[in-house]
Amino acid sequence: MTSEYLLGLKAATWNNAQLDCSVKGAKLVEIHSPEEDVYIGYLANNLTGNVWLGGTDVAEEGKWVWQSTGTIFSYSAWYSGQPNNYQNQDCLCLYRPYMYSLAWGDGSCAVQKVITTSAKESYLQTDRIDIIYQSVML
Ligand SMILES: [Ca+2]
Repeated sequence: MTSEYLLGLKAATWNNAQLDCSVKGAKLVEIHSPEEDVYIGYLANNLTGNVWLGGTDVAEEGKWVWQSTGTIFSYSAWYSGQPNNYQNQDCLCLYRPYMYSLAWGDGSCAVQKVITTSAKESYLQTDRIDIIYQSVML
């Protein structure tokens, strides 16, 4: 299926990032395959910040689900030692371990990170210049 990805320089808390996506009829990016993981990492590497993804274990500690469906991760690529729930981190992000490219980690939901949005339709038309916008078959 074709998914469209919009990675903005705008940063927000995880809840507000979800809200920002939902008003576009979209959702935070959810990664379901190694191919999609590589592609999102490729896009996000063009940004300087860490980015939110649409996963959380806020409902039950240690049970990581995709927010849009409540389904447990069938694919994951946690960085070594992650998730560690450090100071009760409950939201999935791509972060930058020292000397390492973007990797999966748990983040504090109240911290502001760059929004990633995906949709299955052409909702994401925009004339903003501070975004990376791709349509790709995955
Ligand atoms: Ca947690």
